[in-house]
Amino acid sequence: MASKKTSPARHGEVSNSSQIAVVMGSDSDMEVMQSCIDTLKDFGIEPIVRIISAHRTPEIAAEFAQNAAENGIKVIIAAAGMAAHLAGALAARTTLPVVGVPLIAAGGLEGVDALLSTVQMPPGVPVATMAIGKAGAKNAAIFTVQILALTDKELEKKLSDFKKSQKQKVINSARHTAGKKDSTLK
Ligand code: RP5
Repeated sequence: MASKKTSPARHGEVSNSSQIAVVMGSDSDMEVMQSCIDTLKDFGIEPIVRIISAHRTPEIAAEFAQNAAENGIKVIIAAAGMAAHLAGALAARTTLPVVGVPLIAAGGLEGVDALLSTVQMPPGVPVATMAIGKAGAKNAAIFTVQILALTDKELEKKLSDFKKSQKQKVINSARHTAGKKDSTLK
């Protein structure tokens, strides 16, 4: 899948009328989060993209979360590394679903630090936490599409097509690896 480079909009700027926000703690997170953005685009969703840090720009984080629903956002994807409090800090200030992506940061603990910081939310403030790194970034997009697809038939169809094509890819590569038609894979 070709990577379509995305430039984050400046804080407070409304880039479009998208229902999905992809927020990350640092521009150093963009390389991994690009796959989240690209996956959303594959489903026809142009997300709002922001660099906001729970620790370095806490006021902006609070303001963003407080105004997100009013700004038409339906789901927030929040990605961060190290002591990753971004998803939780946003979830504390909005009733919107927040999907967390724990990232591997240089000098960190291979993402386990971010995973625990993101997933271990206290009761009453959930964050739907994905896998560490690239897999989580992509799954955050798909999970978000699944939420929107509950009330969007077109998206539901795209998801169903995606599942079929994913299955076919695995079957094709299994056949290729086996070097012959595998009768167990239909
Ligand atoms: C987190 O700290 C960011 O999400 C990033 O993953 C990590 C390191 O940030 P930088 O020092 O690269 O800006 O807040």
